[in-house]
Formats: sequence, structure tokens, C-alpha cells
Amino acid sequence: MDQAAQELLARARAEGVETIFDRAEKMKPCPIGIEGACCRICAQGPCRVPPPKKKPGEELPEEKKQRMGLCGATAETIVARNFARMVACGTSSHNDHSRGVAKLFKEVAHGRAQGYQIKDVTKLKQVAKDFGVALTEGEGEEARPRSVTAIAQELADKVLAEFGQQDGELTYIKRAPKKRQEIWRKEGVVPRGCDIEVVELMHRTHMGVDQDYKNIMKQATRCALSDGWGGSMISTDLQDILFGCPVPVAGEINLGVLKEDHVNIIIHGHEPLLPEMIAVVVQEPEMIQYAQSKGAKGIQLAGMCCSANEILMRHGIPCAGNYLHQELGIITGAVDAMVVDVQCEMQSLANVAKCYHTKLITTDPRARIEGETLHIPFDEHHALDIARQVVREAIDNFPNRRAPVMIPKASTPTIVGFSYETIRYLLGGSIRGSYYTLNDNIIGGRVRGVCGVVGCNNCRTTQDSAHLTVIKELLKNDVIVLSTGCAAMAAGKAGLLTPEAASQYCGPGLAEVCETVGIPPVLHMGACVDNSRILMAATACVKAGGLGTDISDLPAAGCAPEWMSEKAIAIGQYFVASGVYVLFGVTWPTTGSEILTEYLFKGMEEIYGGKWDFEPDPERMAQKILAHIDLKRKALGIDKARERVLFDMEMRRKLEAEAAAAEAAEV
Ligand code: BF8
Ligand code: SF4
Repeated sequence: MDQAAQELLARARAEGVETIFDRAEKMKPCPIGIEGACCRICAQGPCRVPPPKKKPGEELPEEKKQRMGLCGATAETIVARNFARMVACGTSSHNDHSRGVAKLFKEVAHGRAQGYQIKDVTKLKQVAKDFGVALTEGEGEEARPRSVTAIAQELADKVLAEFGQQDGELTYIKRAPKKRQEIWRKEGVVPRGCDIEVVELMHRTHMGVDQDYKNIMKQATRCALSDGWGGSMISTDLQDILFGCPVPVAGEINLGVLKEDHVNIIIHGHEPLLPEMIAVVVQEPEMIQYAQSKGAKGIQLAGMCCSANEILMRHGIPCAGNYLHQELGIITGAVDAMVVDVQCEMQSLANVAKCYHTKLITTDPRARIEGETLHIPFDEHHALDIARQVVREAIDNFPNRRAPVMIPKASTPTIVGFSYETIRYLLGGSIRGSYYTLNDNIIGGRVRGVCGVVGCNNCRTTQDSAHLTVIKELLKNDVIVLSTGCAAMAAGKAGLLTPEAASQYCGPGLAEVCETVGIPPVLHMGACVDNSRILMAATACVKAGGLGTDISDLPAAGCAPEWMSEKAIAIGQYFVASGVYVLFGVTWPTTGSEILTEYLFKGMEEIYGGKWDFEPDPERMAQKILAHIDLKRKALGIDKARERVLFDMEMRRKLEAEAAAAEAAEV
């Protein structure tokens, strides 16, 4: 539905360049794999256990219901193992990203990382407190502030220890509401470390180990929590400390941000370490002169996928598009280099790049792509030099453009950068910043609820379409939307990330709130690791008082209408375990076992207060979210407040007292 995509697809077809859109038409998904009903974890298989076909209303004989692989593994075990392995891989992606950031942080703290510095000292100190790192040294009257370097060095070691920790609890678990922590402890799902939970889950899903689907799901939960309240949260925080905590910034999004007369560089992937340095280097006068010496007017840097989100929200560097735009970017004929790091990079980029002049540069030893690609490995000790090398490669390639350049005239202004801290500040100012104002509006009914709309594009469904349908329906019904990843970019391309969108798309209550605060109705909170910011925002709502005592009490939900990656499953699992109702679209990977699906959709709610759901129709997805929000409003006794309740002083005092009590209980 994106005009830019349509124009470039037409060009691709005319020029005989194959894309994922063509392949999706040619190759149907495997009907057994799609249900999670194929086990190929040992060489006696693959064993296929799809649900037996039955006519409506027909009761199957017991022996037909009993489906098992050669070793006797039931459909429940097989489907649960497949699902759990998605959680393990998704978690490992986030936690390995996080480890890289933590290692860089340590090098920066010791002054060994070229070009980097600690940009956000306030956040450094907050995180240091969480990790029990002292901010002062000396006793009593002798006490004086510790140096930033000393704090950072101690913090780096403590954070890095979280990865290999074998026992105890991850530090950030303590950030969750008290009640939530108790549930996790009671269930035995508090993660011990960032690595151990992935390793144990992989072990338990080996042939002949854990063969009780509930027990497999329990470890899958512990693993996912080590992502959301572990690795992802660590990377968000350390990236903020190193690169700056996002504040609202203007940007542009879609392929129209590329410039015909400039050297165009697209950075694509997820880890902002090298992109941060490239962003510095492209502004160096010598580099600009070098580009001019090759006939270009300047250098245009743009991002794609989550690396784009990172540099967009911190520096306002334009975003060329989301996941399904990656091949299309090259097809413009205007991209002189596409620089990739890790995750969500299609191997087909190498083929498409060959058809044009684009240099595909891989920069991470963990993620190389076969073919005519250039590998320039990132090394934090020489990051600036490496960034310069990468940019020079792009400039040198500018004169090699051969196809006529075709840049669609599509780019939309956006306001992004809504970190958890920024939202708190906007809601209450620097003195009395609090999520209390949001709660007040939710209780009063101007805002009906909150929904995270996150996740990928998926070539099995129209790009961006489900995202936009869900988001627009929610806005119309006064639900404020928090967004990350490719969903946030879909919103951006459609013009939903501007304050002006409020009057156009929102119900009267939400429109009024957005206009008063001056925010867009869809808040771009960052990349997919930044879903941890949504966890923090939800926790802040609980702590601000008036909306129950746990995340599961909030009139809130989360959805990924166009998900495709294993990371999305890990994210969904940690949100469910944190008490959130989570809906996924497109396809659902456990339909091979009704029992397991029932457990995810209902059983988990009994334990965690959150649950999974699957809804491929975006209209119905929005309706389900609204129904859930209303149910939670009812449970809180604020269902009648949808006619504007204006809080009088007494109610306000009561709410503040509740908030203070909740805060005290936390301490
Ligand atoms: O981490 S939303 S397609 S780019 S996986 Fe990938 Fe999905 Fe996009 Fe970012 Ni997230
Ligand atoms: Fe088949 Fe069991 Fe091997 Fe899986 S583990 S492939 S079900 S024999």
C-alpha cells in the first residue's frame, strides 16, 4: 500500500529484478511447518504431526487424536519445543546485541574506544544506582562525588557480569512492580543470567529432554524475561548513556529521503555502535569535500530497520524505510553503499545489489553475506577509522551509478524520540514529572487505554496495512499508541507520528490530551530492543497510582499485526509474562497443538494475568484490544468514567496518596 514501494516494484519487474514480493507469490509456506507440527531436531525425523483433518462437528477416535513422533514425543511437546526455540533465538539476538553494547561501554569507560564518550551522565547515575554502584566516595563530611569514569568502570563490570551470572536474579527484575516480582518468584521463572536461560532452553528442547509442554513453556518464559527485563533493557540503557537518551526530534521517513545528487549511504540492521560513528564522519568537512571531488553535492545518510530507529530518534537522521523496503532501496539505483550489521538483513540484498551499483558492506563478523559483498569488520577501538573507511567506499562508488536514478517522491515528516524518561517529563515537567497525568486522563476517560503496536513487516501480508488499520482504529477510540520497530516506521510513513495527526485520527478525548501536551498520538519509542521502554512506562503507570497494583491491571494491550521474526515471539512471551494481553497477526506457530495453543491463550492468563491471542484480521484485532481494555477498565471501576470526569481536589489528593504509598512500598 506504500506508493514508494509500488513504484519501485514496478521498476523491479520491468528490469527483471526479483524481490521477496515475487518469491512470496511463487513459494507457499509449508502447511505443516506453519503450524509448528514438524520436528526435525534429530535424525530419525523429521516427524510430522499435523492435526488430523476432520469434518465440522466430527469426533475423532482416540488413536487419531494421539499424534506422536518416532520417539513418542507428542504434538504438544513438538509444537512447544518449536515455539520455545523461537523464544530462545529471539532472546539470544537481543542479549547478544546487548553484550556488544556492554563490552563497548566498558571500553569507553576505560578510554579505549575511539570516538565514543559518555553522553548522558544523569542516566549513567540512575543505572549505577540500580546496580548498587556508589555515586560518592569517602564517609560523612569527607564524602564527595565519584568521577564519572570511576562510576562507569564499576558499572561496566557489574553489567557484564549479568550475562554470565549463574545464580540469583537479574538486577532489573527489581524494576518491575512488587506484585509482578512475587508472581515470577512463585513460578520460579526469575531469570538468573542473560546467557544461561537461552542455553538451558536449548538443552531442554534437545531430543529426549523436557517432554512436558508446561515445563518447556516455563523455561521459555524465564528465557524471554531475560530478554525484556535483561538484555533488551540493558542495551537500551547503555545505548542511552553512550549516545544520549532520546528526546523529541524531527525526522523524515520513506525512500524519498534519498538524494539523487548526493552520495547515499543506508545503514541497516540493529546495533547502533558503528552507525553512531558513521553519523559523525559524514559531517566531517574533509569527507564532504571528498564526496564533492567525486561529483556529488554532499553525503546523505539514511537508516533502515532498527538501526534506522536508533539514529532517527537520537539524531533525526532520516529513515529510508522498514523491513520490506530493504531491496527496494537498492532498486532506486541511488544507494552507493548499504552498510549492514546484524538481524533482519535479507540475503537477497547481495543479488539485488549486483543488478545495480550498490556496494553491500557487511560490518559484523557474526553476519557475513555470500557473494559480491565487502566485509569491513567493526572494531570499537578504531570505530572512527572504520567508519571513515566505510564512507569512503560509498563515495568512491558514487561515479559508478549505472541505472537511471529513480527516487520516489515519498517522504513524511515525523516527530520521534519518546523515551520513557521523555514521556514522564512531558507529562509532568522536570519538577514533578510523573505518569500520574496519564493515569489521571485514563481514569477520567479521555484516554481509554494504552496499546503497544510493534513488530515487523511480513511479506505474506500487505506491507504496513495491518499496522495502520489497527492503529487508526485504536486512535479513533481514544487509545494512545506506543510503537517501536517496523510498526513505528509504518506509522511514520502514513503521517501518524506528528502532533497534527491527533486532530485528524483521534477520538475527541485523546485528541485533546495530545493537543494539550503537544505530542503525536502514536509515540515512537525506538527500536525493538526498546520495547523495554514500554515495560518501564507500564511499570511507571502502575507506580503512579490509581490503576491497580500490577501491569496486568492496566487497561493496556500489545500487538504485532505483521510479525515475522523470532525476536517478536520472544518479545511477546515476555510481555505476556509481564501481565499483558498480546495479539499477533498473519499466522500463529502453535496451531499444530490445540492443547498448547489453549495453554498460551488461556492457561498463561491464570498464572501471569497476561495471555497470547492470534487474530489475522486487523479490524477484529483492534476490536479485541478495545474489548480487553474495557474489561480492565471495568475491573478497576473506571468504566463509567468515559464521560469526562473532572477530578476534584479530594480525588486528586487520594490518587497522590495512593501513588506515594505505592512508591513507599517499592522502596
Ligand atoms: O528488530 S520489527 S523486521 S527490523 S525484528 Fe526486524 Fe521485525 Fe523490523 Fe527490528 Ni524488530
Ligand atoms: Fe522425531 Fe522424536 Fe526425533 Fe523429533 S526428536 S525428529 S519427534 S524422533
